[in-house]
Amino acid sequence: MAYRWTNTLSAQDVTPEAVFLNRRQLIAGAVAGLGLAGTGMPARAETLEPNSWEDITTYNNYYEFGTDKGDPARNARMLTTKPWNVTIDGLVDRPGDYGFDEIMAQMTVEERIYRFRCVEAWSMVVPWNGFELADLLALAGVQSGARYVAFETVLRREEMPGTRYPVLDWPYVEGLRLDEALHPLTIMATGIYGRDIPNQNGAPLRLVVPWKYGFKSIKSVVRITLTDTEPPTSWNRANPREYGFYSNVNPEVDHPRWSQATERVIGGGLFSPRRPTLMFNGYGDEVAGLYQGMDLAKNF
Ligand SMILES: Nc1nc2c(c(=O)[nH]1)N[C@H]1C(S)=C(S)[C@@H](COP(=O)(O)O)O[C@H]1N2
Ligand SMILES: [Mo]
Repeated sequence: MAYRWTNTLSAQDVTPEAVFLNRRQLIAGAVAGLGLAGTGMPARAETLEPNSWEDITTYNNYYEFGTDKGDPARNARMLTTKPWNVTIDGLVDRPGDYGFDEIMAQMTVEERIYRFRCVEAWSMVVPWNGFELADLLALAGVQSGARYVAFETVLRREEMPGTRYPVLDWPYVEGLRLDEALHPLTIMATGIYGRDIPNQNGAPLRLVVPWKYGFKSIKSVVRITLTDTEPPTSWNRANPREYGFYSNVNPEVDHPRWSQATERVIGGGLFSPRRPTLMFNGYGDEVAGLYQGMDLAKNF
């Protein structure tokens, strides 16, 4: 049986979309859902049909480049992504600036086909390439006192026209509990469809946490800080009534201004029906245990 998630690519591999689609046809009928390497978790018998490159790279949220869905594709080309450093600091044994190439040389890049659900109640399926965040954190050596991970997006006002407006308190920041960050589903994505991740999707590396609303998946990360207290997050700071720290996809907890019970599938066409939102975006078997005993309506 072919498990799609076990397909590993080296950082240099380039798979044109046509080849990718071809390969997908070859393994049609195989279990293409998700299993977790080494964890003994079963693969789910489900085929996720990824959205097109076009959908994924032209319908974006990246407010540093403007608030319209088409703004990032137009404006993010001016973002300089080479050279790129990620500062890893706080409660780690080896704090410092880690170069992107130095990181990639030590990471195993895999293909992960994940559902992606925005808090705005639309969804896509994206074939990411990336590596587990846990592996990157291991490079820096997480200390025993660490309980949370804070992330920061690059802020270059001259390259990011949206940052002239106080839509959010720049730079964009996000955070995870340490166990969420170390979960094998949590990746740093560096590609889509086997190509380098486009600037509008968060080049050269962005977080992807598939069971949480899209805004947790912070783009173009330049800083990762291990802390012992819950870090601030941009959307929570902007509107704490509407956006919590956890932001797990949950059909039963509505946004104050709209229902989260259903979602619009991007690329489904004008008249495509909405579909039911899945608890934890369909990853409940893998992640529900992280929230055992928590009231998810209070910890939204
Ligand atoms: N730095 C930064 N990261 C961000 C955002 C943003 O505006 N700035 N938008 C978030 C939101 S709301 C979503 S839905 C996803 C969108 O990712 P995509 O454009 O790759 O689909 O990125 C998230 N990460
Ligand atoms: Mo979003």
